[in-house]
Amino acid sequence: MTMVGKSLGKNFKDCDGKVAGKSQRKVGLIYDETMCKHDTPDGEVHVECPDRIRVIWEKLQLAGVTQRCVVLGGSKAEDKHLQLVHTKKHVNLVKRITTKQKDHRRNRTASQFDSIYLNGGSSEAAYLAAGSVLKVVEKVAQGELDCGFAIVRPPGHHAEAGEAMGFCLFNNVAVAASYLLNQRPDLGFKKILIVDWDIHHGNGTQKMFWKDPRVLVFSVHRHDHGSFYPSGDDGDYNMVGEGPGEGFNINVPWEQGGCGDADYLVAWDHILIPVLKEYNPDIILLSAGFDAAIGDPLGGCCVTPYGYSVMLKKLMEFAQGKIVLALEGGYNLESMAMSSLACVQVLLEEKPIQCSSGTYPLESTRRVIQVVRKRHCMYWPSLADELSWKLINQKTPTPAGKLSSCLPIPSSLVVSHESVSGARIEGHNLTAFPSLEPRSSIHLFHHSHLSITNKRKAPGSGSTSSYVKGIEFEDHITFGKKTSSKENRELRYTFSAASDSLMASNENLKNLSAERNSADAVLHTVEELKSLLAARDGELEARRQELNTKTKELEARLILDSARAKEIHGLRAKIESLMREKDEAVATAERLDKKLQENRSRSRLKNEDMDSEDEDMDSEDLEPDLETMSQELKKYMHLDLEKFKKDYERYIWELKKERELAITAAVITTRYQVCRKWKRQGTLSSELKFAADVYHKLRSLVEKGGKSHIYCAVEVYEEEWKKIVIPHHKPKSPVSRGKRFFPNSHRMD
Ligand code: Q9C
Ligand code: ZN
Repeated sequence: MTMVGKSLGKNFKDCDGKVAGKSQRKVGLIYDETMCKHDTPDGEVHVECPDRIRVIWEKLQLAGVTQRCVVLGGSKAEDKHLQLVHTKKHVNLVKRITTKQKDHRRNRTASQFDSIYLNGGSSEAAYLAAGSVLKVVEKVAQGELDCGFAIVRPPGHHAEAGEAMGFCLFNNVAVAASYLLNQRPDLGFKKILIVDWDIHHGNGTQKMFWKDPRVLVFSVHRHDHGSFYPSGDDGDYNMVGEGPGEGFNINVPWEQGGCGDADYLVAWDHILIPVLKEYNPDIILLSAGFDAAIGDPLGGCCVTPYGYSVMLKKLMEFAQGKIVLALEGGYNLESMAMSSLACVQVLLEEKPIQCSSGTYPLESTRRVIQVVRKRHCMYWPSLADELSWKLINQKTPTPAGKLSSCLPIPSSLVVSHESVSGARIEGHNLTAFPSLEPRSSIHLFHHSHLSITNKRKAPGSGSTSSYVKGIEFEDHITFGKKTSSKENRELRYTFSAASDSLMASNENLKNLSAERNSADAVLHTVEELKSLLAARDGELEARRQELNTKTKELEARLILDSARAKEIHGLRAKIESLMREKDEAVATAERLDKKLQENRSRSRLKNEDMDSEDEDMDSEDLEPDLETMSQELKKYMHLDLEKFKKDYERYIWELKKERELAITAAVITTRYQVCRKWKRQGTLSSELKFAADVYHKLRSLVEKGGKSHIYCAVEVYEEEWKKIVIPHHKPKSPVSRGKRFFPNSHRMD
């Protein structure tokens, strides 16, 4: 991590002697005193106080950076732009909190929300905060500015579409992002990255772009397994976005407080930066809360101005440096101001990057990084590689007294181990460089708990400077439940408020150029070794990739094979079942055939023996039986054996025809018998003669085996029979004309 600072430092060498005001980069700054009017209604102290932005602005002015920037006045947002991410109802609610409204009314509105206060200035401040961020973003997008910083309040990232919360009224950054995408397609910004390094999860921003792949939202925050504000699962690493936005929401949820530069830089190097290389955003919006900063009363973390500047510098390598910072949280005035200054200096590309505090990442950080990479590697392939934790967990070797002097010193921040006696401003005593001592080596110390003693006077009460001193005495951070005073001492960080003394120490260091050179040589060797290692890593990587592809190919083939085997197995089973069905069908057909034969012979026997004339044919018995049987047969035929179906249909047709023929024969027989009865009664000799003729002819035809001739013979017979019989014996009920061989058509009384 120090390496990063070093290599980046090289880029800055040329800038060192640059004359003020000659910076090529156009950096926009927005600050508007009106935003200080948003305050607690009855003067209660609150961490989100007006001094927050005042202190930043004063720090920038004092450091002389505002002159090198393009300073813009605030602008109020338009309702239609706010409504790109907020509900109409919410916009109107904030609009109506005017000075005309009564205090108790505003208080009632505020109490509807979580962690919100309102006064007469709140509405205007909220409109200014959102409008100002939008203004800088628009100017950067148009190319008028290269980058910028909107020093605004109230903050925005907790505000949801229809909800103010966590000190936020409008989601300033989300409004600007949505404005670019939806109102200014002419500017051609299609991919926006939102980085949220505020210590709290940016729940509002996450929700607003949850399904939107045009906005990649990256938030690194304390989660503490869901117990840190805003508590719940929203900030979990599993929240990756949905629908087209899946994979475009990345949460890095710290499990505990105490995170510092090392932790954040690991998140940068092993999550954010690799993803960024793939995503390649058109512009970067930074929800720049400084409540992860060292000494912050809410955050309980210890990011230094150096850490912030490295994180920012790394982001500036993308989107052609088009980046806009919007202030979110940050509640230690001094720390926040220092960090802001460091960031503006990076934007101006004027400031040499300072050295790392040489700390290890927390043990839990390794887990967090791994779990996030694993969750997201399906969307961002570069996260799929194994990490070399040996390298990550190694504290950069920093031989005291040697390397320390070669590294640029932090111009404004001094980290001291001996703060027990109170604030010491000893910028020149840097040879020992106490911050290079292990902060909290994972090998030595486990951070089970972090607590902030907060006995100081609340910010906003009293003067800024007394507050700043207060930090040094009492706003210290302790690790673990039982921290010895020695550990306490080691872990206590103090700030120097005096940049003069730091300038002096800068001089001091410059005099130690000899040591610097030798350390440079050491660093050079390290760099060489590093590149060698990187080359080896690359080789190994390539081989692993190759193996990976082969494994995947094999796996795919295996899957295909097993699918085919399954398919074949299924087909075989189907064939078997079809065969079985076929066999059953054949068996049934045979059974039916046999039954039919029986029926036929039975009916024939009956007919021949029939003497009584009123007796009907057996056809009624035969009929339902045949019907059910053919139904049964049809049931089998239903199977998709087309061939069988046809065969059996033909078979049924033949059966029916045969049945009809049998009936015809029976009709003729019956008529003959009826005529014989009539004859006995002394009538109808001619009919009898005709019937007898036909009957005998029929019998001889059947005996000769010419069943098929019966059909036409019957037709002729029918006509003749009508001629003879019908004039004499009219049937009582009309015979159906449509059916020539209607089974009952022979019925005559
Ligand atoms: N028990 C920002 O940093 N804390 N907001 C409330 C309630 C609210 C922080 C604690 C912290 C909000 C922008
Ligand atoms: Zn915050």
